[in-house]
Amino acid sequence: MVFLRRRSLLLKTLLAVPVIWFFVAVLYSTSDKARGRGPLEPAAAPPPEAAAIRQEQHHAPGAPEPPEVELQPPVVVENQPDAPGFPEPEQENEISKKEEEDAGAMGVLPLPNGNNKYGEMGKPVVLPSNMSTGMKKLVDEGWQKNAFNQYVSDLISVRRSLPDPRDEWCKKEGRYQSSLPSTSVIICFHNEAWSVLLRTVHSVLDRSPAHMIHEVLLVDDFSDMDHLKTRLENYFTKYPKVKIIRAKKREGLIRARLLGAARATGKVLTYLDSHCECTTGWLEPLLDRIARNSTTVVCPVIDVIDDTTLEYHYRDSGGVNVGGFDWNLQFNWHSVPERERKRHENSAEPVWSPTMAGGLFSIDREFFERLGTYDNGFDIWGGENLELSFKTWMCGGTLEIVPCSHVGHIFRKRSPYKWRSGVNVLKKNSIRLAEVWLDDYSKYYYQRIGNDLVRIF
Ligand SMILES: [Mn+2]
Repeated sequence: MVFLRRRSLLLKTLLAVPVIWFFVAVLYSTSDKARGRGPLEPAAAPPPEAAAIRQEQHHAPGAPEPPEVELQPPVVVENQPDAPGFPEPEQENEISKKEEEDAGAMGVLPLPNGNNKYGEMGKPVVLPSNMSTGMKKLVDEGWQKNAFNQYVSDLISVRRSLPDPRDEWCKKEGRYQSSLPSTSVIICFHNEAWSVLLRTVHSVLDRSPAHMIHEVLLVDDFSDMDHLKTRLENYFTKYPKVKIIRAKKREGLIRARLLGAARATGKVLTYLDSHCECTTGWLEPLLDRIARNSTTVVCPVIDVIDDTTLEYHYRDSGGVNVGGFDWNLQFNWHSVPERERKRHENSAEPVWSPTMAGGLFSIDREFFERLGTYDNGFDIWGGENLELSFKTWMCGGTLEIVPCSHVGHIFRKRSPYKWRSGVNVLKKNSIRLAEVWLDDYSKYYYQRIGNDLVRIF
């Protein structure tokens, strides 16, 4: 009997070992999942523009300089069906020595004469392969300064036409409230190319109902390029709604945006980057959401303006994505979740978005103030988009992507700006973000950075 009992004990033990092992294994694998892949991490591959945005974000100011991206060969293919001939090398001589010097000094080419058709309707401008050495030099310099093809941009009218990217649903009569609030449009820039900055502003003025534009505030974050000084002021004297605000030292994007907000008097604030193009009907659907509920923060669909050809790319509302983030506290894109799709009859209706990409959005000015605007302990750039997203949702607001509103943006593959090195600003901002808004979830971020916390106050 004793032997039998012992044998059954032995059997039980033998049986128990794999059972316990199984449970331990399951436990480990689930906790690994919790650590390794947060609930909000992408289930699907993000769209190409998402990669572009993240690339831009990775080059955090203060972080070690990213390796210079090879200048892309500005020379691409064949004849453009609609583009008239490019200046041949010999015609180039027609640009006088004086003009060339001016252009060099201004950092810009002479303005296009207005008769050309380069880039109209958002078409690509493709430079000829047999450029003269002089032209190639200008093209290379444009890339060097801006990380996009400034030469091509300078060939295109600052008031070029664009296709209307809206779905039919958006254009239905009575779609938007008849009386909409007016907005202050705030555009921060630092050493932006002349043609790109002007095109941004003209696209706002030309494609918005005049009474909805309260003012356009250009916040100069301490640029040193000549064309952004008196020349810019002179240019906009004809446009009384456009005001230029100058930072007295290099402030960085976040404080530059706050400078704009402090001066703005419109009911709504609309932030745009300085290398954008607004399309027909971009503003009404944004203001409509805020008119209906002032705690709604809205983002347009961000279309891609090609950095090489300045071609305007867009998709219909079926391709709309919403913003998320990973546990490195990096913004990323997700397809619209099924539960969110089910809330709508039409894919052009505004969709809830956990986060925003950050550069382009509208917010009720009072609601922005109620949220405490941006955390003023955030430095320079980075993480502020998640900060604003988190507190919008946590303080009773809603964040939406509005598929009827399309704004194009030049996505660069590197940042052309210089920053002091030594401090990892993005990391400091992200730790602050985690400490203030993530409660117990902050540990997932801290694990990702090896619990290497830096001073944040
Ligand atoms: Mn940008």
